[in-house]
Amino acid sequence: MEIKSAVFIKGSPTINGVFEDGLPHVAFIGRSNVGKSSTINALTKVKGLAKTSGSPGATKHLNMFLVNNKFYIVDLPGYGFVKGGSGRRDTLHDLIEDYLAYSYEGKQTIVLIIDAKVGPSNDDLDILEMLKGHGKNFIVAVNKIDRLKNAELKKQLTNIQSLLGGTKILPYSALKKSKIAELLKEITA
Ligand SMILES: Nc1nc2c(ncn2[C@@H]2O[C@H](COP(=O)(O)OP(=O)(O)OP(=O)(O)O)[C@@H](O)[C@H]2O)c(=O)[nH]1
Ligand SMILES: [Mg+2]
Repeated sequence: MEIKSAVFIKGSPTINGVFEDGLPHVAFIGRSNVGKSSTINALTKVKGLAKTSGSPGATKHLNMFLVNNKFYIVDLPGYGFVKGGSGRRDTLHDLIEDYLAYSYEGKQTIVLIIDAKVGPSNDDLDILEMLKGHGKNFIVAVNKIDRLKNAELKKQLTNIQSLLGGTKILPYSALKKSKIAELLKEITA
């Protein structure tokens, strides 16, 4: 599928504002700064569509984008980062957990993004268990492969794969736009 249009629809601080009209959802989840918003911009080829930042905590709401008038991309805040104390973090966690716990009437695909260099954090592994527990349709993508040299990357991908067991991983780079077409194919399959 080629992305021909991608527009921002709405942002919401709570799950109550989620837009549900039966069109499929593809939601991005992962640590703060792992590149969720950058991935959305790379996939849609719309620079600045989703707000990105060099410092964690760029995405504060659940943001929805309508793609090709066919499905929604959902950008969520990250986890694993405390800004201004625990209150902020708890609020973010609520939004992520609420999104994972709610059962959407349409098709829902969750893309869990892991940092190639850092590997899966305990939070990532917890989220993975939640995805399985809720019976979600999910994909695990490994971003920032450009940060590792070939041999190191190979080793790290093997390491990540063993930590995740049988779950398939999709390595890519939002920055260098490598393997973005493969990722798009998976999320729209
Ligand atoms: N080297 C490298 N940097 C990347 C890549 N993707 C994203 N980044 C950088 O990582 C930083 C965070 O990117 P964001 O897209 O804002 O991350 P996020 O996961 O949306 O972060 P929050 O909204 O805070 O949860 C930015 O400085 C990006 O330029 C990548 O593939 N390679
Ligand atoms: Mg973001």
